[in-house]
Amino acid sequence: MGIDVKRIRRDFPILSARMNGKPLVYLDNAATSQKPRQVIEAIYKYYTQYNANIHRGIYAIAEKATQAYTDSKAKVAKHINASSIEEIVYTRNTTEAINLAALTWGEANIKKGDRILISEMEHHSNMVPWQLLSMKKGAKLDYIKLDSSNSELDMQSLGEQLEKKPKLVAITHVSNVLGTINDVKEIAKMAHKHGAKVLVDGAQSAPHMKVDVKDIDADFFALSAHKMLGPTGIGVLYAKRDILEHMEPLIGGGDMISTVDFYSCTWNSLPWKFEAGTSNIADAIGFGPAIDYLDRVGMGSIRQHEEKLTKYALESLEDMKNVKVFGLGKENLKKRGAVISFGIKGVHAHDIAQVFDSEGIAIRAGHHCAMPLVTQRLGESALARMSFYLYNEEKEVDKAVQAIEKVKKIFRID
Ligand code: 7TS
Repeated sequence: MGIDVKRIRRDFPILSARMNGKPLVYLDNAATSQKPRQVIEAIYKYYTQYNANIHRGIYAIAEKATQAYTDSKAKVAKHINASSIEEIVYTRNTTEAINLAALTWGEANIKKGDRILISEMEHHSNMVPWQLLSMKKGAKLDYIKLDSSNSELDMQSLGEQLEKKPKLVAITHVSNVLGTINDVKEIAKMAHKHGAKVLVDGAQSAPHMKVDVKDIDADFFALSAHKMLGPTGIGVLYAKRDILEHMEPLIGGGDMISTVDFYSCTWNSLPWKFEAGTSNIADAIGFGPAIDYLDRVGMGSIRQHEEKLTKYALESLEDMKNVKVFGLGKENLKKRGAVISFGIKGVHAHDIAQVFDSEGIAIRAGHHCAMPLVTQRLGESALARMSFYLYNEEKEVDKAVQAIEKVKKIFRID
């Protein structure tokens, strides 16, 4: 059964807004998603009805806030099939989640001469933290190469790199540039066989498909609420309980301790030992209804809808002269998320985005925070990118195609 996009759209107030005098067509979902009123109202309700700090108040609204914060975590835990909320650490975003893993697990476990393996299609957030750690520790950073299509990982390269026995394999689940869905379950299986831990960057997968951290057998999994209908300022570091138990806290202060004397302290239980200071309570509370929303529509149905839209867009673009689409083609839809990076011969991506903007269409242009991939592997200085979500429609793809025609006309391209 398809999803009822018309009905879904009514839940997103911004989708009836205008941009530059035109109805807003929002095709920048890989950057951040829009928010349904259920999320906006939950935040409003917290601030207007039970705003209080958590884990300390002995009064009703503080208890209510604590409960709502914990409920939100329980929803996330269930949604990604973590064992319990003990495995769900709230961070600000995916970037902070990966940095937390690097600065705590990495700090304790990566030694001089050790190897860390990542891929050529990583977002800077899953590259720079490992560069920093490698530099600090004298470790070696290795890369799983792209295959000759420049769209998928070269599994032979993965096999070869694993022979070098990396301590960690950190890999994106879905590329924010190519849209490629990596077989992280298979990668984790291979990595574990060689004794490596596995971190999955789920920033672009968690919003769009069913994620089961146990099935993947990820040791770490990072995601951002703001890309999955939730508020900004909330992200998740999932890690297996045993790993978190052996990790030291990164930040010290209130809430992360159990006891403190003048010279020492003991730490709070999981996951609180990683959440020092007052948390982003309002946005954590707003994340709960975002998860509810995704679960109600169903991740399988969302994925199916996006696959259909992606196919429609790829078909619409394939016959356009001088338009180049990056990533796997429509015959590989099962391996492709709803991200389409493209270029128009002779036109800079920023000019494309500017024409789109004048038509009320929001797309992203640039290196998409994956500079090595875009500039060195794809050989481009910048790409334009449209990315879809559950509320996008085919007629919005049509508008994007018309905007491309307009760009070509303005720049006198065939
Ligand atoms: N990992 C991947 C694969 C991403 O696509 C992003 C953000 C991040 C990590 C970082 O997420 P954050 O929430 O910590 O910022 N990607 C994009 C993008 O493609 N356009 O804007 C942000």
